[in-house]
Amino acid sequence: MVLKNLSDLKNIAVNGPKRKLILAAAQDKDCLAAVIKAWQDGVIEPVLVGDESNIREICDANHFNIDGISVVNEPDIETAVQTSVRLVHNKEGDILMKGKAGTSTILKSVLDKQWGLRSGRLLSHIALFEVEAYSKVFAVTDVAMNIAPKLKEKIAILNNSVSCLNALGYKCPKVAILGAVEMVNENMEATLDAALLSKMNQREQIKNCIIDGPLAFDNAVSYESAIQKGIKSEVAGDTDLLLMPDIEVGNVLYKSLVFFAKAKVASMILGAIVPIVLTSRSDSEQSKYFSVLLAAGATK
Ligand code: COD
Repeated sequence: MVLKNLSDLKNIAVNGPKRKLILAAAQDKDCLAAVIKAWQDGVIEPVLVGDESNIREICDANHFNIDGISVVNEPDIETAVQTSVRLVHNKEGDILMKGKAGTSTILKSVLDKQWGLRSGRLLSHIALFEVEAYSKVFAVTDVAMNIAPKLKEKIAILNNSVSCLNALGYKCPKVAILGAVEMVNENMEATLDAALLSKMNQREQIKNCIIDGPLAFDNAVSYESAIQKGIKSEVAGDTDLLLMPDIEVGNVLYKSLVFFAKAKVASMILGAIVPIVLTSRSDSEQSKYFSVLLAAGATK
């Protein structure tokens, strides 16, 4: 099964038990709107940790009804984040979501060795996109967390992302390892890593997916481009997951898709003991809502 639209995430997320979502520094209008919508869908049970009077002001001003939702009053942002992370650490939450706090404040707490959310795996970011120009939802990793992953980190990033897609129903996702070109070029490290990752997949050192690379973006997502270049590949033109060479390429692609292609997006951090929804201020309310559905759906 593949997702045609990001709204399909709701069908996945509504099945199974409700996940408890802890919204850290919850005094943020778009995050509250997204969380309340997912709560009304029956997908999550939220706990709002933050400045209670500010949370209630925002809810009153926007006609959000939070009767029945737990609120933990913690006006200081850093303390609210720490309280939220500790709740998850103590198994009182299944999903952590960033509200008004800064990304570094959240990551610092998540990576705390005593009471953080480390699992021993690498943390990595995954983003799912819906664009008019492609027939299905596709994923991109890592556009926001790991800066310049080496082969070892790329393997960990792939394993995180493939497990997530498997959980969403992609039995054997098609993975393109991106480079600037589709031939191995000894001066382009991304193409060398791509060839190694493809071989590791063939030898079942990386499982539950089909990997091919190097592929350039055009032949990863377009059959016509692949045919024109004479590329024979099970992945080319039908990619489910694109592995980026580094954060710059990934982040520019992410933002190009959103700003120029008007992509709908859902994203989260994988590899911690629970999924972490870490959307940024520039992400739309809809993207925050889809990200909550993604975090809930990928853990069902
Ligand atoms: N997974 C698991 N543990 C990690 C990871 C990871 N991806 N990164 C760091 N750690 C652990 C290390 O093992 C160590 O114990 C501790 O965290 C600190 O490690 P450092 O000193 O290497 O890490 P930092 O604090 O210098 O950097 C970690 C960041 C995540 C902050 C860094 O990788 C970063 O800045 N990433 C880019 C974030 C960003 O700017 N995104 C913008 C796009 S929206």
